[in-house]
Amino acid sequence: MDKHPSPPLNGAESLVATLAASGVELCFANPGTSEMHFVAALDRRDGPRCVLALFEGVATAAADGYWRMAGKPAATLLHLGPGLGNGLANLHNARKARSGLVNIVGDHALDHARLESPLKGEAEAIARTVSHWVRSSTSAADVGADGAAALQATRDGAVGRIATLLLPADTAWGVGGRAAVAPSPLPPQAPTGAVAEAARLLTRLGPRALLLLGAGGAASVQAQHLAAAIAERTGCRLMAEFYNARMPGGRGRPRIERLPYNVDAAQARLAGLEALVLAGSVEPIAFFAYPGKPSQLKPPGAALLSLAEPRHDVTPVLQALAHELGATAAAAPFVLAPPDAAIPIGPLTPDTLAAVVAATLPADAVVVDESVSSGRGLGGPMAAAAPHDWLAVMGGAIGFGLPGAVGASLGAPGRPVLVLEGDGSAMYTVQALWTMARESLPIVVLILANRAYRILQAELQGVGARLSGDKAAAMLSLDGPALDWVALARGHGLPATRVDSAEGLARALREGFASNGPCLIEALL
Ligand SMILES: Cc1ncc(C[n+]2csc(CCOP(=O)(O)OP(=O)(O)O)c2C)c(N)n1
Repeated sequence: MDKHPSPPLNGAESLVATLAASGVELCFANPGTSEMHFVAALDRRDGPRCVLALFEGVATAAADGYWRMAGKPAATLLHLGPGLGNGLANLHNARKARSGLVNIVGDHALDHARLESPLKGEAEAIARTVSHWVRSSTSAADVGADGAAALQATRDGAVGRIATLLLPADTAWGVGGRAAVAPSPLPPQAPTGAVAEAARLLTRLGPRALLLLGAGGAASVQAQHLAAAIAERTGCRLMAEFYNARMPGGRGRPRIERLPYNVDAAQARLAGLEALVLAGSVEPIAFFAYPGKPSQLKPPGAALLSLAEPRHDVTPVLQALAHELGATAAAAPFVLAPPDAAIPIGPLTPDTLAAVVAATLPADAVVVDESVSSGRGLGGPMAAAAPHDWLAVMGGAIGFGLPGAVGASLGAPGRPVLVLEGDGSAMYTVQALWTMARESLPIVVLILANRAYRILQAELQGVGARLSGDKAAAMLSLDGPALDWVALARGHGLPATRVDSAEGLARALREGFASNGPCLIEALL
């Protein structure tokens, strides 16, 4: 319903109305002059709720986190090429997470864009580097239809895509706008063409075959149960990809091991395989090339069979496979008992940290994992934690965690959110703390303060380099000065505390979750 039904719409108003009519509820925004008509339209039309982000990388990661929990696209509002450029790393992550979102990027008026003004840039070229769909509106009358087309482009079956709509300022202020509605998305397909072959392979090869879950397969509890039953029936190995956009875990859920990050460890887990059956996953590829190590992690010669692509609805395909095999509910890989109630006492180590997190996590929490090297101990203990969803950084560009949690929280209202956040990674998008405070989101930020780029110290050796001296060491250390996370949090409007023991962390986490609002805990490791 229009708040003020007349006068006729300008382009920006038609876009706001189109977003709302098409079901977009949120827009993560960092506006500038070229977006002022969009901003003004927010109070003149009923449109999406706008959430202010103080850096564009916060807006783009928030839209990614939102899609992962809400399953529908949010919009971002970004300022020309430079604003879009600031959002790129987290758009890269969103693309790898297969999240759907629509970027609305203000641009110069068509006439003005001919001239060399300070902010004139290559917004469209920048957009193309991360977007599946790009369009620049050419008249106010087209903006509504362009917005609807952008929204339609945010989905391909079960997965999301990145759409970027450039909005030249004169198409925003020009009158003659017409609101449009994006068509409802088509349900994802569930092709069963490879089911019989997968059944034959898994039955024949047993432990020499791997059922590898990814995208929808790892993301649905039902699919996890089906996969566990298939593994039990055939004796095949069962794993999920190392990084998953969203993976349920915890007590009562199948315990599905993830492929290790480390190349040697991954190769060891895949050794002896003759076939990989891909259920919503893709062929496992190493994060980086290392001298003398393979990029393809599967044993040479092992066959790849695509049971379902990431864009497919994996659950019914696994259902058909389970039916073909006569596989019923699996009994084996569940943890049913809560973690040891006794909280460890003493210094924080990867193991005590993991035990404390597993023991204190509230039911139905969303965990955003950007713990980098400090979280390596979490896998085992989290199987006994309360049921939760686990959101990993996809795409490897650090700086997703804090703003991703903002979006996840808004996409799953009422659910507690825990962010496990390396101190180095946190600094990329630290401004997200302010949005957490402004929106009063129930997010507990756990900063894992090892005051180093610790993982890079191992990577240095992995690529065959050596610490050559103080200059190299200084590139991997965050000491001198040490970041004061309690002060940083308070400066962004968040209550904060510092802990250096397992029992102190347990207390702080319990208090944080009970507060039902945002807070930050700096854990000195
Ligand atoms: C956008 C981006 N810039 C740089 C890197 C390289 N990088 C990978 S991990 C890392 C350090 C992470 O530090 P921290 O979050 O403190 O975790 P730790 O390694 O100490 O566990 C860096 C700089 C990256 N992955 N992405």
